[in-house]
Amino acid sequence: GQVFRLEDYRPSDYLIPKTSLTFRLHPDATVVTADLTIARRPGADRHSPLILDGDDLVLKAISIDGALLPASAYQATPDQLIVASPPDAPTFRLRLETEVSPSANSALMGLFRTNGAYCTQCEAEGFRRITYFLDRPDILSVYTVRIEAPKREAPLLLSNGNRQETGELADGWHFAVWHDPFPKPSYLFALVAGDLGAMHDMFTTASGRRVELGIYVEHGKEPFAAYAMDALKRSMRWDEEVYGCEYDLDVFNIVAVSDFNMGAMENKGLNIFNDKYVLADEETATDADFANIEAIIAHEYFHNWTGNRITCRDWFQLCLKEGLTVFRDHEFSADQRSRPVKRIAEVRTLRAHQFPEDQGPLAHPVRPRRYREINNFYTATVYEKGSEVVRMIRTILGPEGFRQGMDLYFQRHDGQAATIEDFLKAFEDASGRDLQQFALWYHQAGTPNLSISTAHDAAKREFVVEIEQSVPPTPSEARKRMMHIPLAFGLVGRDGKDFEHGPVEGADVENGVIHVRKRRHVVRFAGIAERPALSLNRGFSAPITLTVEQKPEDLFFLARHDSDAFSRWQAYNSLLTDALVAARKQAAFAAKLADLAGVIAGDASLEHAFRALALALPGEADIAREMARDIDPDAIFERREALARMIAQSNEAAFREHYAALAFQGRFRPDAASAGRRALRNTLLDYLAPLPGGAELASRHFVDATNMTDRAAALTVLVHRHGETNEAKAALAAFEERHGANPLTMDKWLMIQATAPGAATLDKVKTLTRHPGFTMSNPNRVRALIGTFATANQTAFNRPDGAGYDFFAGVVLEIEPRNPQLAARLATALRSWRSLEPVRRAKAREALQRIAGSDDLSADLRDIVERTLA
Ligand code: B3K
Ligand code: ZN
Repeated sequence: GQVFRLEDYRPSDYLIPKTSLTFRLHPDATVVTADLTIARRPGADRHSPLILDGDDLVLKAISIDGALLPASAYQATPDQLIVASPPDAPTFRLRLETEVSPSANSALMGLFRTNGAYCTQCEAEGFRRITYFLDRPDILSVYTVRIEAPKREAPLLLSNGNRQETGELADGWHFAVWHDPFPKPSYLFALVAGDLGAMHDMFTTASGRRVELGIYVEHGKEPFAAYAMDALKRSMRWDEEVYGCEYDLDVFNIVAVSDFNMGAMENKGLNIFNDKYVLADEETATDADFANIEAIIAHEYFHNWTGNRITCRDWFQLCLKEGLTVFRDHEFSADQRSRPVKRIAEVRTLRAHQFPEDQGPLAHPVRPRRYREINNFYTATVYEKGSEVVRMIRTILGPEGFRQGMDLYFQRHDGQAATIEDFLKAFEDASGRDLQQFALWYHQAGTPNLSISTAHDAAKREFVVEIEQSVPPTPSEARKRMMHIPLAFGLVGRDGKDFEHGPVEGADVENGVIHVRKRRHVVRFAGIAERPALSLNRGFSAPITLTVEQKPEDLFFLARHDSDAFSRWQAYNSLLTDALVAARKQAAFAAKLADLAGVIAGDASLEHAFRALALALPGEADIAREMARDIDPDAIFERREALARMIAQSNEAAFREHYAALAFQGRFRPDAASAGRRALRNTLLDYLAPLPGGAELASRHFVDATNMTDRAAALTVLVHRHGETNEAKAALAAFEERHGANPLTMDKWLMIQATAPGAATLDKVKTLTRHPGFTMSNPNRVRALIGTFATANQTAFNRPDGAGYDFFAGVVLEIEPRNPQLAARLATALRSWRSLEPVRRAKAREALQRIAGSDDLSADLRDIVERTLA
């Protein structure tokens, strides 16, 4: 396939200042008329041909300035339209008619059908599946869209911007015209038509503009949109208060659809969502679902400024909108909920998804330099590491400097398609700081490591910290330059307070941050009378790994006394990881860990959610990542179980007591405090489950549950720990009986079974693929059953006989012709195959080779498997 390179960027010879579209909707033959005002870019060669992108298109008619074009004047293939010598005028009108079949569109890119409605997805390159166009993000155009459809089938006709006109047509058809005054790239175009229910609300912006809000869902599901609506209004207010960003149209609409390749899409004024991230009530959704809805509603809304008003010059700049917008949604959730708890959850996600990506064959810089298929670059690196990079800019500049930089960025680039260089320049100019070396975070892949040792000289009252930086090699980047790493720290004294240190030598240190810039720093802190416990990377100030020579006593101390909550969690988590990875034999160490678990579980000064996060053992994949190679997932599973049982046994009485005390009878509330309480109680249930009476306890928890969070937690414990008992079987049946009609809720039922540890789960998953509620053609079903099996079931997926990989490869190949994007995304589950022990490694490679060797692979899947095998 073709390789696209950052350095090859050229502006196009033509521009499209105005785009007028008419859709005559039909399930199998929708006629799209595009009336494009085309201008030659000032300075472009006047003889250059006009070359428009297409994908799977059929051209029905073409005219320029009202005159039909003779066949000799153009060349149309499904993928391209070339007009050899367009008029030599400042602007001309190109009119195109194409015909597309929404019902045959199973790739869910372009115009497709979902639950009887019409819907679009254009990012990254879906617009070219609707009409021929300069389908690239630096072509900004003002859109007017006329939609025509039978009124009975599609009473609702939506597109971007404001509704300008509606009316009746012959034969029971009707139309609506939408106009979006903001020039936008084609990837932000959207259309929805169908028969949907609505929830309406109003929002008044800071400057008094009244905005009509609408959330459109399947009829009957309207009440399930209440939480999303509330989250939307809170997001709108937050962006005004924190960034001074107001909404800019008269309407803001959200549509929930059930067939969608990703979470949601930020189309201007018309966000389209996977219904999983809109619909919720306590009966059907967990606390995690509520938190995700809040975050994704906010994320898509925040794109209005970071993504839409200022968009990307090209797809290499994807992190310009995604990393920044993730950072914004993280901060929003931190403000709405608990900041430390949110931060811990973010870091866990980053480590679980981005670290393995950065440390494996698919590693790429936050701003990639090349791609074969852009859809494969909507990654944890671009999104999550991209967000961490923005967070580091704020750490370096401070909150005021950061806000000034953002203001300057908005002021300079509003209405433009910008680059990462533009973004960084705004912060440099606003703050007077040099971000040259810092910019490497965008250009170099790999997780940097800092190796750290300390010494205290009591006589000199000096504390010395030696820091050594390394950045590992990654595909196509063997040699790395040294990065600028802002390392937040504290020197914690015996009273738990941070030392006020004297002058520092060896590195720039300001506001509790060491600025690591070189390979080696020897940092000397003066005026330190006694040896402190060193608290490092507080708040996870940099997305790095640390190798610290540190006494376990210091970690035990920090786990109880560090003033930074994140670091307190980290200290305890490091101890747990140590115990699991090194399988420390010393009984004393394990006993101290268990003691500490008891202290944390009952420490009323800590939030419930924090305690739940601290008590959760590192996952099997986390442990595997620490071990780095020759991974035996069965051995990891056994160790983890043993530690969990030991902690539970030595705290049994206390855990039972806390568990009982956390029961709650009041009305359900989805807020962070209530969710935290449930989380802690459910964590304790998980600890108590393997002890005598565990199945009965979980069964009672299941039966008594008054919300999905508790019900799903109990079902998980039953199916994962007591799968063969009648209690587990009864609970599965009861769940199905109760929720069988709700596919989103049944996804949890599928997920819980797909993640049951042990080799036997593979057959269970195979059986579930024939369950009437399952279908390979819906991405949510596939991700729930197959995706979680492959990414969250270490023991069954990685069966030593290779049967898990083999089944998985078969499914990937089955999905591939229908939905290449979904297949490619699934296939990334095999990316860490090289760190497995030799037997599994060979089996995993066979599965990858089987995929790679099959005929007619899509660009999407070929790109993933070839890079994974390389
Ligand atoms: N921008 C979309 C993702 C599009 C993915 C295209 N393959 C959602 C988001 O990040 O907000
Ligand atoms: Zn986004």
